[in-house]
Amino acid sequence: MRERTFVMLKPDAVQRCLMGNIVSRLENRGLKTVAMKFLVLSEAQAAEHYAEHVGKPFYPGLLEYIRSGPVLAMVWEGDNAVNVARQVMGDTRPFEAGPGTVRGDFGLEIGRNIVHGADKVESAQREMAIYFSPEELVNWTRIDDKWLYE
Ligand code: DAT
Ligand code: MG
Repeated sequence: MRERTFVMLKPDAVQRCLMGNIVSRLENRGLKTVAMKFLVLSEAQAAEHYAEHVGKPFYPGLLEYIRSGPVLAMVWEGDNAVNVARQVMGDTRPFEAGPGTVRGDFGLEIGRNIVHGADKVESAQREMAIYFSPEELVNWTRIDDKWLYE
């Protein structure tokens, strides 16, 4: 199923100069870029992004972390894009994430886990709408599409 997912490179990914590496992993896997925006989240955007975690003990730290510097907000498209992007990212807890995943290769702590990815199609749609207007989602064809798909 062709899907779109929302991925964000968190402030630690930006500060540690991992943006290119992580974007390459998503491109290499076969996903197609639909939108990218480099920004510092407003309080309102951060609260909307993490609405499902309001009231949890780690929520204040999560908001502080996500607003601590610029992030790269992105939309990616491809077959099973939501799950594929989460596989590329690895488990939420970097110390449990497998080698070869972003979190497994670059992280140790859950509170500095480098990357966010939507967990289902509905979350992806809700999250991309926080950062992008419909006109900012770009339709185009990757030249290798016919080699990635039967
Ligand atoms: P994911 O980012 O893998 O979708 P999530 O949606 O459960 O994970 O949580 C969102 C973020 O909140 C996660 O990337 C890191 C932080 N977080 C989750 N559970 C936590 C915990 N028990 N302690 C500290 N931070 C936590
Ligand atoms: Mg999540």
